Amino acid sequence: MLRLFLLISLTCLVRSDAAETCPSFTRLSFHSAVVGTGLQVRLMLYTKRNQTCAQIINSTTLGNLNVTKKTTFIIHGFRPTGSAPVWMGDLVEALLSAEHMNVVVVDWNRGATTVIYTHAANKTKKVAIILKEFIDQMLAEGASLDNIYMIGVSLGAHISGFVGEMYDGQLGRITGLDPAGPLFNGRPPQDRLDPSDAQFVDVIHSDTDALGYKEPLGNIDFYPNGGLDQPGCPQTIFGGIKYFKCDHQRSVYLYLASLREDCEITAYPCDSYRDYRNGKCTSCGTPEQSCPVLGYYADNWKDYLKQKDPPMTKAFFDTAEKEPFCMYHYFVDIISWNKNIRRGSITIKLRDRDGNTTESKIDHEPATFQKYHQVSLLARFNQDLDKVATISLVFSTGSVIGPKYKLRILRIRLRSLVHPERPQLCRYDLVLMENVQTVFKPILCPKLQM
Ligand SMILES: [Ca+2]
Ligand SMILES: [Ca+2]
Repeated sequence: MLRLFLLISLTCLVRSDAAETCPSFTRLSFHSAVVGTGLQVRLMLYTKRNQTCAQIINSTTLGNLNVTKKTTFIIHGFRPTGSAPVWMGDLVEALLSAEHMNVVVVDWNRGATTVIYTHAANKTKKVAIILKEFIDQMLAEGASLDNIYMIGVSLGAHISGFVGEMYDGQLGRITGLDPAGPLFNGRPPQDRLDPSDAQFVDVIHSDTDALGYKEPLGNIDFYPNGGLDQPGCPQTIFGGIKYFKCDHQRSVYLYLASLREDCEITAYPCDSYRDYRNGKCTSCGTPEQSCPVLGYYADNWKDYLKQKDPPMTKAFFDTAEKEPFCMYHYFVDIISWNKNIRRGSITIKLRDRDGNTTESKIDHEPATFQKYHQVSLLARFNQDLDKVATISLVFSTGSVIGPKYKLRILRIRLRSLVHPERPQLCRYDLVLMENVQTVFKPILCPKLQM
């Protein structure tokens, strides 16, 4: 009995102790969202010394914050139900495991929680002013603006922009994760995030037809799956609450995936999603110039991207519907020799020596095959098979009735864009019968062939 009593007391002690020393993100009820909340900004610091237990800091107490290290601020957006962002803990953990840094969660849930979006949006400049006061104190303690990084989600992206503008763009970096569109669309640069707000600004746009911002806002703007809608997200209201936020939130999950070491999400600089799908974006993926990657490591391309005039690049790519999201891009170069022009699409399947297979239906606009001309088709696979043993091709003109056509191929070549250093695979003199699978073993292409 005494032991039981002791155990209960001990448990209570531990619990109350944890509650006192480990502050958590403000959690509010839907009732608060209905009545609205006044602005309150709490700064929660996580470092290697306190990875799971936050310290509340402010301009008079910097706690464990080491001013000689990088400091990453995470700024959330509109909270229409008062709940805490579900991804916050994962993002803090992933950042701390990527680099020895200070992570500051900017909790402005009191302020962001309201059912009226305009009320939350109207508080963004005030949040920025409060953050500036804090950063000024960090600078007074010896921190450098170069080492300040802000990750802003939705309204948080514009807050980051406002802070950056107050420092004349001298902040190290801002990452905007689906910056908010409503009330910000079409606004001048001083009223939204823009490339002059930091030394490097990278943006992921994942819901440009609803909650996100469509136009480019950074030095590089990533448009996953074209930016409008994301695979795996409900496309109708019957998908429940997910229908409203899944596309918007995907930007955060893509960024998170970049911090996990499963695979890199490669993006292709391009004028439009359509051109990307049609294989027209070939400026990278060569041994001389690698393609930019999305997320935490995007700043490795900073110097290259900032050389451009204006220093803004749009980049497109497709993703899988769930983690780790990456797809492996290849170019399939085909030189045909049919006397007449053929239009059609190709399905390509790779099999490796262990029998693993991966398939890509090249489902953009039908390609036009013209005698002795090379057509470059973009193929996207879910798996990256290194040791390809056989390739299967199916040619289709898409017509169900009428004559069956043949595609006469002089040379087909497969080259990886993610690993341009890998040997290219070739095959010569093939005839594809429409809708019939042709399987062959590729050979290594002769070197120095373009
Ligand atoms: Ca701005
Ligand atoms: Ca959408």
